[in-house]
Amino acid sequence: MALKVYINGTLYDKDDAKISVYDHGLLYGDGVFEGIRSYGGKVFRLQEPLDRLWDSAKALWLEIPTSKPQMARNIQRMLETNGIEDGYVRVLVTRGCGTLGLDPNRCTDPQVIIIADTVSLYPKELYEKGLAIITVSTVRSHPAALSPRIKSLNYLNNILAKIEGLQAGCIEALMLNHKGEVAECTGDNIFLVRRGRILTPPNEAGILEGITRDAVMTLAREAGYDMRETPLTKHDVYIADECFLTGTAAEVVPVVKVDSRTIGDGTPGPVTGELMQRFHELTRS
Ligand code: PXG
Repeated sequence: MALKVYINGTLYDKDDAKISVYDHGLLYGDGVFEGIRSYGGKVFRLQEPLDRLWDSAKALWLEIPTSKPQMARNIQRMLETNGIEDGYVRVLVTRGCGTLGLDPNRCTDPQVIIIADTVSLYPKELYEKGLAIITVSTVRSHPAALSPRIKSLNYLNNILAKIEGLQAGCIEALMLNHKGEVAECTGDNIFLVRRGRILTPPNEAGILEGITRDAVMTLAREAGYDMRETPLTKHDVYIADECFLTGTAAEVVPVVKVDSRTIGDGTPGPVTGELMQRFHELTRS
């Protein structure tokens, strides 16, 4: 049976789920999205991504033509319809069809799209061996230009960084902000471990406030770690004992090499391992 995709209340077979070429989501990247995880058929922390979706839309003057409870019901319904247990739900709201011109007021019908599918971001072995990443020259969007807190359909900043990383043979890329501080990776937040302390850049570094980041910070504190949000430099990364990334799709993934510098002893460290385990328990119990 073909996977079903939700568009504005109607379910389409995956191959027939299509959006107009006049949709400003395509013409201008004018729209917002969220990624939501399900474990055992149940959505993990639904409220936070829904709040973030509505916040992102608000920043774009985009009115989502449904309510949060209705969206929640439709997300759950799409998981059930497609028989997805451990999956990934992509929710998009586009500005809708308009004319060939930027003016969003000429768009009349925002499109609400829900795709419930499975995801595997990095090969399984990288969770055991760790990733090698590289710092790229693409600077994270200046918060005064386009807030990195908005999860918009325009992901070019991150895509350029991703391409730079891939061209250097790295599956993930580290982005600095306009001040030269560590910001985040292209689709994941970054954490360091140094002398028993866990460190991650603060929101002011110009990052997406990751929901996984938030969950991992709480887990770290519950486990008794000194967990700090603090500005970080590349040097801090190079001299860290451990490094790991967090994201809805990636969950918690160790990093063992940055810019050809070996992190710690070159294998995923014990603190990373403990947090991976705790995150697994949180999501699967
Ligand atoms: N930073 C950025 C720039 C992101 O896009 C995260 C951090 C992690 O946030 P969450 O809330 O997921 O813990 C994201 C996540 C992908 C992909 O394919 C990831 C994201 C968006 C689109 C695609 O890896 N966002």
